[in-house]
Amino acid sequence: MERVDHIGIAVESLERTLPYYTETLGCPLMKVEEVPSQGVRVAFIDAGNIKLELLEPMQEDSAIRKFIDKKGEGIHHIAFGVSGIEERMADLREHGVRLLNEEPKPGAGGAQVAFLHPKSSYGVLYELCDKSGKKE
Ligand code: CMX
Repeated sequence: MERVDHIGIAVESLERTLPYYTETLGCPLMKVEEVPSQGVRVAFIDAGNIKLELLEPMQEDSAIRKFIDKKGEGIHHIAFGVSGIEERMADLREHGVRLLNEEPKPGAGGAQVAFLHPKSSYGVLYELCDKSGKKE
């Protein structure tokens, strides 16, 4: 893993949450984006040495909806920045790590992403995030 790219935080509503981050905490909003392949609308917040990704569910069957219903709003995942995501996925599979998808999927910001199941990562949902072939 090369670095932590961002921390994902599940929220009910970006509209309601953003003033807390931008005005109360004083962290700039970088961008808001819909990621239909993941069923979420996301806002990236610049927290200095790291980005925070606020995740709002776009539909009832979104994984973020399920998370909020079960655990409430809060920290959802940690994303590692990688290059060569398919090779990283193959390495992890060889080490017995359960991946949520066979192939990388399109994520926010033109990245290719894949998730490691929390049950094989000691309770933490990790994302691999590869921006090396980014299209935007
Ligand atoms: N962190 C830690 N544990 C979690 C978790 C999380 N974020 N989400 C769920 N779990 C736990 C559950 O509590 C459950 O534990 P128990 O069985 O002990 O109750 C277990 O993991 C399975 O959860 P589930 O929702 O029932 O299981 P699924 O296999 O259906 O879901 C999951 C797997 C949670 C990893 C997946 O649905 C998910 O969240 N995917 C990520 C989607 C996402 O974040 N998309 C946005 C990406 C945007 C971007 O960055 O590009």
